[in-house]
Amino acid sequence: MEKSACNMLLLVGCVGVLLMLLEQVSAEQHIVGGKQGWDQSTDFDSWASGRTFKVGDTLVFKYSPMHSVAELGSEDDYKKCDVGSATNSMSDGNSVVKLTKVGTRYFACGTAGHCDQGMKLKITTVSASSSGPSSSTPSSTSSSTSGVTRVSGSFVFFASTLVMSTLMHILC
Ligand SMILES: [Cu+2]
Repeated sequence: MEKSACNMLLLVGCVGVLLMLLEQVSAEQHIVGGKQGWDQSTDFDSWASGRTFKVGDTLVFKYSPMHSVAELGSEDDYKKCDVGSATNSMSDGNSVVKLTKVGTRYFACGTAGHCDQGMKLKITTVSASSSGPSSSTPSSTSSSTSGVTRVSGSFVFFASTLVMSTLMHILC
């Protein structure tokens, strides 16, 4: 194969990788409860119903030290506010939860009484390829976070380019 043809292939490949990346970069960071954050005053049901959670997205719980985040293992625990059997507990005030797979996840505040006051969240993660009604996040919340996504994105891009150019050297 001619050298120029190889370069052309590489270019096409890179564009392909770039398009894949764009899909990745569209991963969202959901600030739980929006501006109000993780608090008793927030209506989490309506907050969650207005958005689509996709694999690759992250949840960010922002809260004061009087709260915590407990991930519950079942719908039953969620209904009963059984935070004692939590599968994971966080209390750093800025807890990031990555949505790694399709399915339903349950969260509640670990502080006594708060879950019963409505401080609980149930979300269903869908596959990244399905597009939901609210694929756009308010720019105020996403701007601070997209940097992280971009860093990992450019790393993936770099790695893919490396793999591709190696492949081209073998083929050409
Ligand atoms: Cu609380």
